[in-house]
Amino acid sequence: MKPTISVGALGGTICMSAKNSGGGVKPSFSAEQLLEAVPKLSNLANFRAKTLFALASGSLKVENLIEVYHWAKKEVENGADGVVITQGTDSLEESAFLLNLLWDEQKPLVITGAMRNPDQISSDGAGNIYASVLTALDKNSHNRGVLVVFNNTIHSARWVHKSNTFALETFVSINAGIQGVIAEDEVKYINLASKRVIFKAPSGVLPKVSIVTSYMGECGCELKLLEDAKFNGVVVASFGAGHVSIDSMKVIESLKFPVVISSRTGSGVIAKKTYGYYGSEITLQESGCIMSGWLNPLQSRLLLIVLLANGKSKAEILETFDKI
Ligand code: DAS
Repeated sequence: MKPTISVGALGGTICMSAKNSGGGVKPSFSAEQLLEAVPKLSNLANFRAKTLFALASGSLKVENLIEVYHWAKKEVENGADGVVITQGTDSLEESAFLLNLLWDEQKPLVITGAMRNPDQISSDGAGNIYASVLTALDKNSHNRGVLVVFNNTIHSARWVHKSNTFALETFVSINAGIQGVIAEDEVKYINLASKRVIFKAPSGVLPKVSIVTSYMGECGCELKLLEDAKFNGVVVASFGAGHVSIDSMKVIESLKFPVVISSRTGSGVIAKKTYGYYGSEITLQESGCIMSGWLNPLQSRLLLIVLLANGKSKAEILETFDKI
């Protein structure tokens, strides 16, 4: 008997066309239509397809992805051997990281998309769906959490990052390297599964957490505004290895909500014990800030939302950022 793969479509370039509307591509194709565009798939598995959202990925919300988690989990409980999600690439790394914090199944959850829409020559959507299904069907994909399959390359949700506006090879695994590749219709892993910590899926109203980027001449005013607007936490995409200006430091010392210090550089681990000037990582920690370790600002924000939504204490939040 053929295995079963469930495919959930959320929108994105992979399903966008201008044929019906003109004036630029917009979400147009359903999950069923995306599968019909890859006839070869019917040899591999039986499919259950569902269009969950038809959005550009910049409009997806954390709440939407929690819905996706519950849908995917139900699919596995109802016998699916793996799940493939298609979505826009713009926020794909955030969806993947968030779902990876929640995905409590051994079976694979694979996310893919496309950089070229179906109206374009050499659009990559069909190939990416095919490679994702192969990955979802492969037993070696079990217990690897959420995987991103793109351009015949397999990434862990823990490290994946969109690095380019138009390139087919936009997804890279900063700091850690890729998990594997798809070659000659086969899934070939070259790295061990990434370490994971799994949390209960949040429900109800989610905590409001923003990201503020450090910049030359920053005054910390944005941080103050967030507190006035009743945000529940903030991630600072700080200078270098975890540094802010003297003015921002003064504001941070006065903030009552959790402040996570990540880096605006795009790669590398955050410092903990090198610099001691006012505004450095040592003084930020002394004022109660949480250092993000290897997590970039987008990942840090999602982790902080999940931890706050699960009612974790400051000590537990610090411990989690330390070990993840
Ligand atoms: N249209 C954008 C999005 O929905 C880009 C894409 O899918 O690649 O994220």
